[in-house]
Amino acid sequence: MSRKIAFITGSSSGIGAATAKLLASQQYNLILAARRLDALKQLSNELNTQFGISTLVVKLDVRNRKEVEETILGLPVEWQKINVLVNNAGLASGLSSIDEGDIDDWDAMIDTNIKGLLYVTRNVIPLMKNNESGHIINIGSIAAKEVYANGNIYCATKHAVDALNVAMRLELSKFPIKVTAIHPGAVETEFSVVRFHGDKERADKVYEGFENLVADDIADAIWYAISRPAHVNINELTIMPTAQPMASVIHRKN
Ligand code: NDP
Ligand code: 8X3
Repeated sequence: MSRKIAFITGSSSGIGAATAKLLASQQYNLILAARRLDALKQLSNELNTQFGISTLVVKLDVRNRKEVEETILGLPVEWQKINVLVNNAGLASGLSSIDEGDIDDWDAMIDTNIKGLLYVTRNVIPLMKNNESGHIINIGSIAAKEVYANGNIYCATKHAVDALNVAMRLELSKFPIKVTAIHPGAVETEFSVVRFHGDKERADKVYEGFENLVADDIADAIWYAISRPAHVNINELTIMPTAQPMASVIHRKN
């Protein structure tokens, strides 16, 4: 029997890369997409060697509608039977009140987290419909469920992902295509370095004094959702560090 295929956006680091590793260990072939080609190639080599799977590395900016369309419509025929789409590419950019916000930051978040997710999904759904099966995993956030101080636009984009997750499930369950949202709290990845525009010192402070989640915790939850029997759909999972009961509350030791 041929291997299943997963398409993971934003697989050059963090949650996407951890999910790629876990799915490779489960013998999935992988379409690895992100903007940083070198990081993708390195991951691809590692996974091919360690797990003997096949990978297709795709340099893709999900904000670029034409690039997304051409990439997905141009997939080699043996890569078109996508069983799992992980809509993971995303970012927070900045942390300011709306009146002080940088509009370029807003555009980056809206264009990536909402429009990019939609461009990819719009082009993958027809392939899944052709196969009469599939599973879309949308990476939301606790910011999809709560709003925290200065998180405004990021929270709004993730609330949109939450709404789109429900919309997709309503529209797709009859085909039958499964749809799941995974909503993590604080996970230590490149996320905060990106949010603070490369300020590593400020980013490190986000994770000081408590045990944050790691990317493998989220990959594990994604695998749980994917590996349920055909008749079971996990609608959503919210996963928090034990020390973070709500988005804006973190119990720190010092
Ligand atoms: P990382 O910054 O480590 O990873 C983000 C990934 O998204 C990278 O692979 C990056 O690749 C990719 N990406 C960003 N912009 C684009 C783009 N325009 N086109 C294609 N790929 C892009 O952060 P995380 O792993 O933490 O983030 C993954 C997802 O998880 C995001 O949607 C984030 O919002 C969400 N999340 C993260 C949480 C956390 O605390 N870390 C908590 C809740 C949700 P490249 O730069 O190479 O393009
Ligand atoms: C990332 C987690 O709490 O910074 O989505 O919004 S948080």
